[in-house]
Amino acid sequence: MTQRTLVLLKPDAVRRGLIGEIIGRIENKAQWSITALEMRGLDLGLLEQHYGEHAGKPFYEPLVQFMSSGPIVSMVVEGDRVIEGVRTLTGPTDPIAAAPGSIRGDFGTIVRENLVHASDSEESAQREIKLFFPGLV
Ligand code: IDP
Ligand code: MG
Repeated sequence: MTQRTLVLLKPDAVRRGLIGEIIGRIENKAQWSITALEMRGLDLGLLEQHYGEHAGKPFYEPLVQFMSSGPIVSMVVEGDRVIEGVRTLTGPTDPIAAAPGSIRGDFGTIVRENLVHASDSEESAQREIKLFFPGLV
């Protein structure tokens, strides 16, 4: 089941010099490939669309502030069961609850600054890829 997913390396990951480490973990997985990649800043308009499902929650405003606090890396990863697979590599939202060996488990302590975003379903992946890579066919 070939899929595509959107992965973001959040500003904390970029500031801490973990781009190579995190991309390496994705590249190490057999059969998956990175088919689009960009380093950029995010404006509030894009973040409102990306995180629209969380609008109004207590963590929403600080999340958007954090996500616009520095450059991020956005990428599309393609492969068999990649949506579930990248979420497994990433670990759960709270890095303290994330298992060692996962990206959040190995590098994070703060729920907001949890290093990576990864699409959570086929629908989210399609919507998010269109948002971040509108020119991609
Ligand atoms: P996910 O990134 O694991 O899918 P979501 O529930 O979709 O988690 O939340 C989006 C992002 O919002 C999280 O990755 C994290 O950065 C932030 N976040 C979620 N819940 C909290 C919270 O309770 N406190 C602070 N930040 C949160
Ligand atoms: Mg989510």
